This record gives sequence, structure tokens and C-alpha cells, in this order.
Amino acid sequence: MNKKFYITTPIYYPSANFHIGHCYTTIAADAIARFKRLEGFDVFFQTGTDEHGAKIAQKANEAGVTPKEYVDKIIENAKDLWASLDISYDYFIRTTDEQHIKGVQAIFKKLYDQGDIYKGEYKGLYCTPCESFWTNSQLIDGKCPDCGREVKEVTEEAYFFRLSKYQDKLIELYDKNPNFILPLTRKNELVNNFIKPGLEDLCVSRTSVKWGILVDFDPSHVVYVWIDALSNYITSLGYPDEDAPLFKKYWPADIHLVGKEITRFHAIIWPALLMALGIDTPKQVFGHGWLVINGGKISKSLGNYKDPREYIDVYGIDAVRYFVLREVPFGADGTFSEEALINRTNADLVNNLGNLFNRTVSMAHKYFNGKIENKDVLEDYDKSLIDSVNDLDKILNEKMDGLKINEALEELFDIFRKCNKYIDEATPWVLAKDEEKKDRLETVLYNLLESIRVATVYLQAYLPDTAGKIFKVLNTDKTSYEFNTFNKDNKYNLNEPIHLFDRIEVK
Ligand code: ME8
Repeated sequence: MNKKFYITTPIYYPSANFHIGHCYTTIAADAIARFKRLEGFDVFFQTGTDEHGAKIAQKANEAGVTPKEYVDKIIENAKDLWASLDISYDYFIRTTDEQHIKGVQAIFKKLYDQGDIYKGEYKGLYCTPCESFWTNSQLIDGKCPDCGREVKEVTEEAYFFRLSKYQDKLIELYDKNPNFILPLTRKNELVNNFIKPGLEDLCVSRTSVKWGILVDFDPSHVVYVWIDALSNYITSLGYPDEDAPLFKKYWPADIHLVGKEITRFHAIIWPALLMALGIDTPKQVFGHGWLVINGGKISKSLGNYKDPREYIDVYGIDAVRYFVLREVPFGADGTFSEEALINRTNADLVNNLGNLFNRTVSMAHKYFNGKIENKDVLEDYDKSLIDSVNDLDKILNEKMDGLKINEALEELFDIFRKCNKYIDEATPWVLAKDEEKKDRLETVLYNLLESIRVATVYLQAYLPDTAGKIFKVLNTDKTSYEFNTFNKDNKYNLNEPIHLFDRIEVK
């Protein structure tokens, strides 16, 4: 039986204003999910929308509609964005789904019945845009440490989750599973800033917020939006029914991929809740960095970004996907600019891959009418290219297991670079002048086509659109993982060459 792999993105706040930063988590999760599928894993890739909370209610109010009407309409924007980026999610959860609402209510009741949730009074500081409670010591200059905006003092009757009870168990979880929080810098931040100062019990209900999941045994309360949101990862699988087929098959999650600012919710509150529920904790929480513009946050109010679909329209899906996956070491912050996107596209996609593919296929047509077989007339230096191609599997597996996505792509594109170098060494246009070198010429073209084919098997994980185009021209059905090594006995009958990418002129 295939091994399972459950990967999630955060569930997004429904928005009319998505930017390239929002696409970051999802494009990365998509590449990981596709890579695992390629390898034969039974993958469940989940994304969705986080639709409750004061912020949404406020926006709906401004638009003169009910919160549900507001989210129903705006949700399509997220689905459309993911479709335009070729995101291959298996399940899209909405926190307004009936199954999710019932699941969250059952979770809350179970924790209350067993004493992990109790009633008390909340006095504290709340940041409405971030839906986060803060203590005085956590504020920076008296403002929300995440977004820098004003916090409000609130006092109200509230339910609390005994988070403090799980302090030692969380430390044990991190110690026993060194890869639970990655990259390591995030783990150190969490332990030093949150765990070591001592965890306080967490306020998990609000009476002043109306748009949310009602506590069914005390309906003047709604469930704190982060408890609601985090639960999505199991309600989608059928929890609280622990015998639900999806839950049995896919839980625990293999990776929760999140942005760095929400790592603490996923690596502290979420595993503590799961421990309280008596179910397994996820295997890994990976907190990636931010894409920034001019060193600062991408922000609607600064007006410093375009809708990602505008970049897709101009440069193509795969230019955007490639940039996001390749430009920044996965985990660190990185700068987004249209100029950097153009430079990356021209250097790697146009000059390296595009050029290689076009000239290889063109030569195959020019010299052999597109029909190429291996004539096995080898030179010493051929071996080095073929060995590199056959090493890809091991290298890419290592890189992807460590979520070094940018390095994996670098290795893959190094094969295309080596193929270009091989053309320069073999000089097919010189061989073509000599009838006696005809078999050597055909061998050279075979080696190139076969190397491109194997690399493209992997390229499917990152640039599915481009990989599809390459396979179509190669006219091959050897596209799956089982054909991931250099085979001497394929036969090519190529379709016409195409330009994979157009050079982008800088205005
Ligand atoms: O946080 N660079 O939703 P969200 C990189 N609903 N990633 C960025 C980014 C940037 N400039 N801006 C946003 C939420 N993101 C909650 C999650 S999960 C139970 C609830 C990433 O719509 C961000 O880090 O604000 C997060 O991973 C994702 O976009 C969704 O952010």
C-alpha cells in the first residue's frame, strides 16, 4: 500500500486583495504535494478559508451585507487565485462548513467536560486585526507586536483553555522530535519568547464577538477564532469521529506549512489542544519567511503590490511559480520585485531551459526529421552528463525532505545548464557536416533529449504547465516517476519545437 502524506496550508482570511506573499505558502505546499504524489505517496493537500471573527463582521457591515453573504461572495476570489496558479489541492475547507462548525462545537464540549476548558473572566489586551490577545510584556511600544497597531483593553466573562498544563508536555514534544518546528531559528524564538517565560491559560471564547461558532451549551459565547481555525485540520477529516476514514488514513498531518508569524499558534496552541483531545500531534510545523517589498511588508495601505493574477497574465504561471520557489532560501525572508522576477525568468527559464529545449528539438528536426534513436557512439564526457541525470533522484529527495525547495530547483536547473554545456562540447553543427559522424550526432541528440525527459519528470512538481508542454513536444508517455533514470533504449518521434518562454524586455 502507498504511504500517506497530509500537507496543509493555513486557511486564508477571505480577501479581495490577495498579494504575492499570500501565494507563497500555497505555491510551496503545491510543489511539495506534487513531489510526493510523483513519488507515489497517497497525498491529501488541504487549503481553505478562515471566515469568522470581528474583522470579517466589520467588513460585511461596511458592505451592507450579512457576514455569510460577504464570505460566500468573496470566497470565489481565493478559489480563482489558486486555479490561476495551478494549485492542486485535494480539499478546500471553509470554517462556515456545517461539518466544521459541528466539529468545533464537539471539541469545545469535550474539553469543557473533561476540565481542560473552564469559565473565568478575561481582562486583557486584544488586537482586532490580528485576532490575538496579548499580555503587557508582549506589546512593543504599547502596540500589537505582530502588526504594530493599537490594542484594546477588554473585560468579559470567558472560557479558558488550560494551556499552562501542557507546558512540560510541549517541551517534551520538541525535545523528542527535533524536526517538530523548523527552521530551528523559529523553534528557538518560540521557546525563548513564549515557553520559557511560562505559558498562561488561553482565553478561548468571546461574548463581544457575534460572528463565529457558538459554544452550543452556552450560546452567548463564540469560540475564539484561532481555536475555530486550527481545528480545520481535523474537522475536514471527519473528527470528532475518530473512525472516519479520512481521519484514520491521514491524521496526523505530516506538514503544517505556515508563515513565520503564525508558527506559534501551530506549534504551541495546536499541539496542546491535540494532547488535551488525546490524539496525535502533527509531525512537523514549518514556518517559512516573508516576501517583502523594498525591505518592508507587502501592504494594501502602502499600495505597493499588484494582484498576483496581473503578473501571471504578463509573465505566465510558471514564471511566477518559479520565482517564488527559486528566489528565496525556503525559511528565510526574501525580496519580491518585478525586476527580480524578470531577471530570474530571463536567466533561468528563457536562457537556460527554454533555449536548451528549443535548440535541441530544432536540431533533431533539422538533422533527423525529429526521429531520434540512441546509436551509442559515446565520448568520455557523455558519462558525466548521464551520471548527473541519474543522481537527480537522490539529490532531489534529500533536498525536498529538508524542504530546501529552492536548492532542489537549483539542482534541477543545473542539469539543463550541463546539457547546454554538453552541446557546446559536442558541437552538433560541426558533426552534421561530416556524414561519418552521423551516428555520433544522433547519439548526442539522444543524450540531450533523454536528459531533458528525466529532468522534466521532476519538473512536473514545480512547473506543471511547462513540464506538460515539454512532454508534448517529446511525444513521450514516459513521464512518471518509474521512468526517472536515463534509459538507453527510448525512441523519439518529436513534435514541432516550441518557445517555452518569451524573453521579457525590461521597459
Ligand atoms: O494567518 N510573505 O491567514 P492570512 C509570505 N487565517 N507569506 C505571507 C505574506 C508575505 N508577505 N503575507 C501573508 C492567517 N503570508 C490565518 C491562518 S490557520 C489555522 C489560520 C502568508 O490570510 C501567511 O504567513 O493572513 C500565512 O501563512 C498565509 O499567507 C495566510 O495568511
